[in-house]
Amino acid sequence: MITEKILNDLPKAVKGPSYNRDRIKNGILHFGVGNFFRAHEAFYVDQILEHAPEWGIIGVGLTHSERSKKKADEFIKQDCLYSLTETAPSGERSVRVIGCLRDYLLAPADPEAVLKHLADPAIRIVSMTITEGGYNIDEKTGEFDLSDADVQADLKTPEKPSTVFGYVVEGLRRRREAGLPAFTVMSCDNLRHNGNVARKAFLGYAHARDADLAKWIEDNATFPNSMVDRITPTVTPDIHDKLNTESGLDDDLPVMAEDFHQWVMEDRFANGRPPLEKAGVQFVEDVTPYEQVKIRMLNASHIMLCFPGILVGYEYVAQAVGDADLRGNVEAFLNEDVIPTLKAPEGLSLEEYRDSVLHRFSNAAMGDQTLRIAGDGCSKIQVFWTDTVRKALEGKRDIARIAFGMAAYLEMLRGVNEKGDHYTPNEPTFKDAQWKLAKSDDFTTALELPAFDAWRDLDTAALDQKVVEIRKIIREKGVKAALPAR
Ligand code: CS2
Repeated sequence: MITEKILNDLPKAVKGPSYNRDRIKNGILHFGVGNFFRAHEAFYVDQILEHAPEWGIIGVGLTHSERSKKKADEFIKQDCLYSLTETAPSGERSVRVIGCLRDYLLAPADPEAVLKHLADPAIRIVSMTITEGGYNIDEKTGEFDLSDADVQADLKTPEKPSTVFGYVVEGLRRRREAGLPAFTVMSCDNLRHNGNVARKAFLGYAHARDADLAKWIEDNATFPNSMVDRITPTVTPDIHDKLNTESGLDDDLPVMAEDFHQWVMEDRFANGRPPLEKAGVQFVEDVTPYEQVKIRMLNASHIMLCFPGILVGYEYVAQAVGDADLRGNVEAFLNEDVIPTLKAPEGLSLEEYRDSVLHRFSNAAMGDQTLRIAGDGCSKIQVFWTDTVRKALEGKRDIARIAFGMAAYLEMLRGVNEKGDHYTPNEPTFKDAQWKLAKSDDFTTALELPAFDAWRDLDTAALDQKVVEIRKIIREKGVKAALPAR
């Protein structure tokens, strides 16, 4: 176990916090303390606490599973400390202990404790990593989905919320009532315009709850957009043991990431912000070109690589990108479909960005998993591919690679690779109805999945037909035989 006590006695190669933890105060409350948050936002904040000790973080978990209870216990036992191993494509590693988390609360166990923090004037930023699909936006209407059962439950008993929307809005209501300033709602999810999406979601909920309150939130809170980037693999039991063996620590919560990291943010904070520029965060007027490049190039090609990679039988992203056929297809996708329809931020070469992304994917030492990338594919397709698909359909461009990607996704959902090995695809938003569509023997039925909702208003007849043809080829001859001609 890592605890406060061992901070003065860390193994030589392990870096500890550069500040005295006793001086740190609460400033940020974060929902969704997953690996990405721990390797990204927490990593950045950890570096500025020396200069600005008022920005410590309270972590909040929203789910009530055995796993989340175990995680909460581990955080508490470890005084909220954990190690982060940064791994370069060369295999070089460095380890640091992150100390910026001040407490970890499991919301369902004590909702009031979370609400008290949200109403505490010390908390000036509420951040979140609740996944691409976590904002409860209906892709067909583009609006916050008020029919969601959990949202309905929160609207009935708003003082005992269970959703992130319920918590944040009730927290803001209490602040308004107490005459306190609002806080900044800072989404760190990998979405196009993540701040605008968060704004839509939280105001959507607030409007349904109380129009005056919604107006106050609109006038007083801010929702900056940001682009977040750092590849952070799932920590499997094997990786867990390996990280501890290499670091010499006995950490119950080790996390690992690539050495690359980037955070570009709009400087729109309602109630102050940490000096994150000291840790390398770029503050810009408009984050759109940065997020477009990241999502449409990195994330989009990640899934374009891993859906077929899983079918071939590759467990790791580095194996998939090391396969010349799959890599060639991703390069063609970027060169032909994405780059010509994408605007680069000033001073950035899209060709260089493409090469750096593929280099990052080839980080074998990190062991990033293809199944992690494919997980929640239904939400990711909507976020990562939509602009490219719409541009292709509207501009009557070639749809071969997009159709291949869609077909590979649908075949991947069947849970069996070409070697006959079974695996479990992870689609957290699917209910029985979606699994029924996905598993149908009819090749067209699965095209009704919400993954493809965001371009359904366009003429998709040719695209859909192509997907069906490619699925047949994948089934009969394997995924490589179905790759688009180059
Ligand atoms: C990945 C991301 O899950 C995915 O689809 O592309 O998790 C990726 O690793 C991060 O966005 C990198 O910043």
